Amino acid sequence: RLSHDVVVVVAALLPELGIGYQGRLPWRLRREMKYFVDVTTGSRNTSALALGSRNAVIMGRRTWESIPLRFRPLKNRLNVVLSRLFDDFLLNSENENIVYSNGLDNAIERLQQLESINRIFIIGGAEVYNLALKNEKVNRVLLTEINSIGGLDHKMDTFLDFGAEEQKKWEKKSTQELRDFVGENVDVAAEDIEENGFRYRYTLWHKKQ
Ligand code: FOL
Repeated sequence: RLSHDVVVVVAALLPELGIGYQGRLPWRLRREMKYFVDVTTGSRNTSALALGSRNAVIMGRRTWESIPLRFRPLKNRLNVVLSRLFDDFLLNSENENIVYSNGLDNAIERLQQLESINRIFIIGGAEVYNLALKNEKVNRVLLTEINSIGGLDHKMDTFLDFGAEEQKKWEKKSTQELRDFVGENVDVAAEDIEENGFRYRYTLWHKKQ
């Protein structure tokens, strides 16, 4: 393979593409979170995992801090935490599942040199997403498109720059292509999912040209 897939994974509320409020997710969607875990971890019984390779998740420092202590580092994935204050690309000496890096470009470049890394997922937050969507190494977006049922308003203070103008550079793929990409162990429903006052669907986008 020429290089690893570099994939943005994000859930956003339409039409404004809200992704956060006061440093956390503006919703609690259990099934959607399970999809996030399954997609970013990758299938359990592939030869890849048997051979000791795993996926990486890259996130900003604030997103790291937003993850409940009991869930971090996200298990069965290499967790890469970004901060401009960090030095280059450094493995946590006490935990082989955590790496600190000083920037998105550097993190992707270093991860792509590691044979033991399969897919690279970028998991936010807003600042990192909005850099990633403009980064030439990022070739796919897994966007969960959320709609609020009954037109309820939800407070949002953080948004994804993936409006009509940005979407022109990307092509939305079919549900079958999404299924092929995430693999048979990930449950991709044929219909929209309703949970907690929201209706949502999973989508895959590929960068044009
Ligand atoms: N992408 C999608 N599609 N949905 C999300 O909720 C999402 N969230 C983030 C990034 N991309 C996303 C960032 N926020 C956890 C918490 C917050 C978070 C990401 C992950 C977390 O604790 N995850 C655990 C499972 C937690 C649980 O089961 O409730 C994990 O193992 O991944």
